[in-house]
Amino acid sequence: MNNNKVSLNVEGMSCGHCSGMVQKTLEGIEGLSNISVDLDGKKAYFETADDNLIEKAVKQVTEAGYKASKE
Ligand SMILES: [Cu+2]
Repeated sequence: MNNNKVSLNVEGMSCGHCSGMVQKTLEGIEGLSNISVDLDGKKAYFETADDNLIEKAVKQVTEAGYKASKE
């Protein structure tokens, strides 16, 4: 399986705590790699071979209190 590069738009992050929370949330999902969060750019990036995990990532980041959507 190939890893797809995914970017999410993440609204509602205002400080390093917020971006850390988003990072931690994504790190908690098995099957994501190369996770990074851009606080100023309001983005989160990761790679995954499983497209179903994109929806899961969106859902969990949203449940963590930030408005996520696939770019
Ligand atoms: Cu914050």
